[in-house]
Parts: sequence; structure tokens; C-alpha cells
Amino acid sequence: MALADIFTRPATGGIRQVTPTAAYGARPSIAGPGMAALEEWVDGVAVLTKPDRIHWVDGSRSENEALLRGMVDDGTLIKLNPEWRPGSYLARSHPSDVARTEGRTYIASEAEIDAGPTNNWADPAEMRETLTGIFEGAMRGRTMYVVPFSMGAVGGPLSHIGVQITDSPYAVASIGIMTRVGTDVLREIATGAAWVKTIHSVGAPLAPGQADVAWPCNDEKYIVHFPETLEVWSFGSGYGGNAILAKKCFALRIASVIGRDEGWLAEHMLLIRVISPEGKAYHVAAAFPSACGKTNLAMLRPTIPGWRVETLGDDIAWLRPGEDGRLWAINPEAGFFGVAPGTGESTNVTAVETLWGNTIFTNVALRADGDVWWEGLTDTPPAELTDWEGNPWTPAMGRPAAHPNSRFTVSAGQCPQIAPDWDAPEGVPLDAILFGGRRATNVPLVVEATDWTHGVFLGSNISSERTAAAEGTVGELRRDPFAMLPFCGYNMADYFGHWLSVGQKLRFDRAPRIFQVNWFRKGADGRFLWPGFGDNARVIDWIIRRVEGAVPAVDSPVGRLPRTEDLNLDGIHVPQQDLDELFAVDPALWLSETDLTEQFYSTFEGRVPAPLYAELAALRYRLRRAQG
Ligand code: GTP
Ligand code: SPV
Ligand code: MN
Repeated sequence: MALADIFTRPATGGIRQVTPTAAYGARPSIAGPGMAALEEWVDGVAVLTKPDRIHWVDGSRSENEALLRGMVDDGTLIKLNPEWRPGSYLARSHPSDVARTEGRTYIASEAEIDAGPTNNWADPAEMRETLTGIFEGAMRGRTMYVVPFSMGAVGGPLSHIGVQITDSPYAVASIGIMTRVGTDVLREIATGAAWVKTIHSVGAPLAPGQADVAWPCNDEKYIVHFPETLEVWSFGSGYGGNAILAKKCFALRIASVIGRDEGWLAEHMLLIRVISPEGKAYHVAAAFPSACGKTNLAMLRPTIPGWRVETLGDDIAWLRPGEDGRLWAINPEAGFFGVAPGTGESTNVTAVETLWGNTIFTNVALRADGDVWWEGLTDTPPAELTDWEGNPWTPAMGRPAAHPNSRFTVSAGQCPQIAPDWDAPEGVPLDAILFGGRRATNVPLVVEATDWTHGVFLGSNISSERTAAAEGTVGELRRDPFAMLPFCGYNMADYFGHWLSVGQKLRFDRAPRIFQVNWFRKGADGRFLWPGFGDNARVIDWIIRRVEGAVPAVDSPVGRLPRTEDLNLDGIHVPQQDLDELFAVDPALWLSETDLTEQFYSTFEGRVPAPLYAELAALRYRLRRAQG
């Protein structure tokens, strides 16, 4: 049967084909005009994938406990020692399934140009054929879970609903932490709320009597988005953004398309409230590429007295112009799926405290006492360790005990500095937006954009050294505009244009100010020039004072820089030479960056908005003038 048939088949047909199997179990007893379409879709997917059982997830505590118990019994999860880490588990993935697979991630839009040169495009009709083939019988021997979830508070004005069908109980438990799951979402669907269809299979059907493995997956992977029909189909991977479809697939790739059509933005951004020594609150969103410091900044503990930060979100923000001319933001998620390595008392003590219990760890190392460890949690590793692959480990082996993209999954509510109103449906009004990346050279610690258009130009030019969060060579520089390169569901040039148009809906004096930051600039000796982490509050402090118009800035060819005397450096020692290097703008090197920008823009074949070309020309003019 072709997938198209599944969606057009009359409800009665689907139900007749599926319900006779008693093992498929009870449907939810919620009635309403929206339920028929949901049940028909679920039935259709069951007909295609042929699971042994269907489980409608209600989001209850007892259900979650049963799910976790089942995964411990079958070896999917290791229960950690409750004395150290109550309610917590370790999952070890297959060594081939450890990060998002961007090469296997597709945008299947009707027209290729709508995916754009930065996405893998697939013809939707052909892709449906392919997916029909590989999903055929893919859930044999397994339970198919139906997980209704809400991104944003259930029923909130900026929120959106999805349903994920999955044969991975690990994904179900993760979605339960990362989103709002359960019966109240189903009630919204029943009353007719729109919802997005997402289907996931690890792609490892079981023959009768065949024993399962701890981490089923398939060498062949497909992570496919249908932007016109608002669907996601993911096959073959159980890991992170490949499997928790609410996150990158829905809340970024699909939501960016919905946002384009409805006049808002779905962004790869953390969200914080910064409270000044005077007690005034500001809201800041920041887009950094994967594994470039969002979770860390989201949980910032300022090292300068008087300042406080409350966490609102650590990975995704949805931004919408309000009637008041401000840009309002929500964090659509409900948990953190954070990078473990590098998370320790000296870098992100808030994360360490958040992880006290009720956490699913994936691919970290296991201590002899049944607790977990990863590089950077403590300076020296504990005596006896089992590495992320389950083998005995010693430092002498010369490789990390935890996988570089090992992660923790934990509820936002467990964060000790979570904002009390973090899940307020209406969100918060933004005062500043930061763009950043991991740049050892060229990019100053902080630069202020001269206006919205210049800010969009800065965002479109973000590039960053690759990290372990996706496949590819770590350290290699790549362009990652708005930190959205792997997450924009449509043509990136149109996305730049959409950013410009959102700016026009804001009141000029109420739009957030835009800044570029770079915590990762290195000296000739290879060490970071800036202490980073809690000391990033010193940069935020300058940004807030700029928002208040309290300090002047220095014009440079690339944007406005702080006067050194305006940076609060009390209590740390950054040598003058390092400061000079942190803010140095080398016109020759920047001119070669502008060539890269031109090259990059040209890949969009005339679609990049003219105002950004004008910014590029103006930047070149300023750089040449600075060169003398
Ligand atoms: P994703 O969840 O993949 O989107 O990553 P993220 O952007 O949330 O990155 P995260 O905050 O987890 O940081 C990734 C790595 O960068 C960790 O190893 C951190 O220790 C390191 N890092 C974060 N902030 C800083 C900083 O200010 N300076 C330096 N040198 N490293 C940092
Ligand atoms: C990222 O890679 O940006 C992540 C992890 O936040 S994942 O959910 O796997 O995309
Ligand atoms: Mn991310």
C-alpha cells in the first residue's frame, strides 16, 4: 500500500483492518471530532509497520515507571545506584548511532528550490515510495507507541501539538522528559486542534522468537521532513534529534516552515532572563551551533556581584512579534538534552545540580559504585570506570571514557535556577539576541550590530568549528547561519528574507538589539583568550548597558565594540595583550571572510535578499578604508 493510501483511506476501513487484533489493546476513551483522523492515521501506520502491540501513551507516572522497568529488564537501560543518582538510568547506544546524521536528513518539498542548497532535497513522491518500502513491517515484534505531545504549554497561544509514533521505548521516555506528553494533549486534538504527524522506527523488526539487542537501529537511516504536509518520517536511528522528533525535526525544521507562513521564527536558541543589580529584568535569546555553549549560557551563574540569571530554555526558542511591537519568545521544550562532557562544577554547576536524579544519561561512563562520570565532571577520573561502550577503561588508553556527544536528558523543572514562570504560555519579550559560534580566530568577543538588518547580516554569516554533535570532522570550519544550517526546513535565503520581514513588524525602538559573540577565540599558543562560562556574564553586562544606552561603543568595520574600560573585569585577570587580541579586527583576514560570504550567498542563485548584499558591500568598503 502506498503511503498516500493511508491518508486517504476512509476511517472505517482502517479501523476494520486493525482492531480485530486484540493485542493492539485499548484506544483512549476520549471522544471528540478530532479523534477519528488521529485513530485513522495510527491505524494506517500500524497496517504498514505491523507492530505486535499498540500503546497509547497517557503520560502518567505509573506508565513511565513501567516503561523504565521494562527497559531495565530487557537490558536497554542500566539503573544507576539510587544512593547517588535516584530515578536515573544509563543507556548505551550502538557505536554507529551516536549523533544526528545530517547526511541522511532530507527536506522533501514539492519544489527543490524550496529546500535550497543547504538542505538535502528529496522528491516527496519518490521519498514516500522509498519510505513505504522501508517502513513495511519495520515494527514487527515490537510495541508501537503513540505519543501525543505539546510544544509550549498545552493550549498556549504560541504552542503547537504533535503526535509521535515510535517503536523505541527509550524515545518515549525521552519525549516524556523533553515535551509535555499525555491525555490533556489528546483532549486538545479531540476538540479539533491541529497537529503534526511524526513517525519513527529504529528499523529493527524482530522475527518470532528473535532476541532483541540493547540498542536496536539500522545502518540505513532516513530522517525525512515533508514541509507541505507537515510530517516527519524517521528511520534507523534511536539517537537524540534523529529519534526525539519533537525537537529538531518538529520544533525547528517543520516549525520554521509554519513560522514562515504565519509570520514568526523557530530558532536554535537558548532563552534567559538576566536580572541586573538594580533588580531590572531583561530577556536574552542566543543562537549558537550544536555543542557551542547554549546550555552553558542558559544556566549561567554570573561571576560579577549583583547579577542573576534565570533559565528559560537551552536549545530552541519560538519568537513571535507581539501587538506591542516587541518580539516575544517561548521555549517550546520541557527538558534539556544536554552535552555531558565539559559539564562540571567549575563550568556549569547548575547543570550538575540539575542532574541530581530522574535523569537518563546516554553514552557516559559508568563508575564502579553505580554512578556516572564523563570528561570534565571532575578533574581526575574515578579509579574504576566502564566506558560508554561497556568496556573497562583507564586513562592510559588515551581515549575518552564518555562519548564526546554523550548526553543527559532531564526535566527543565529540576534546574535550580529555572525561571518560576518558564512555561508561561505567552512567553517573554526579548531585549537582545546573540549570535555566536566557535571561532579560534578573527571574530571578536562581542560586536554590536548597528541595526536589525546588520544583525540579520551577522546571523547569516555565522560560521563555526565542527563539534561532535553531528557526523563530520571535528574542528573543521563550516558556515552555520543563525546556527540553523542543519535545522532550517526551507530555503535558507528565504529564511534570511523572513528574518528581515519579522524585523519590519517590530517597533524600531522595541526590537531586540542584535549582537555577535565568540567565547572561543584563541591566542597563538592555542589557549582560550577569554575565561568563558560564568565570566560570560561580563559580556552580558555590557550588552545590557548598551540596551540601556548607558555606555558608548566604538565603531569598527565589523560592528560596534566595547571600550575596554566599559567591560567589567573586576576579580579576574585578563592581560591587556589578550584583551587586544580578543577585540582585534584584521581587515585583510576579514576581507577574505567577505569573499567566503559572497561565495556562500552565490550558492543561492540570486535569492539572498538585496539588503544583505548591501551590507556585504558596506562591510567591504569599511574594511578597505580601515586597511588604508
Ligand atoms: P547542543 O545541545 O548540541 O545544541 O549544544 P549547546 O550549544 O547547548 O552546547 P553546551 O552548552 O552543551 O556546550 C558544549 C561544550 O562547549 C561543552 O563542552 C562546554 O564545556 C563548552 N563551552 C560552553 N561554554 C563555553 C565557554 O564559555 N568557553 C569555553 N571555552 N567552552 C565553553
Ligand atoms: C544539537 O545537536 O543541536 C542538539 C542535540 O541539541 S540533538 O537533539 O541530537 O539535535
Ligand atoms: Mn541543539
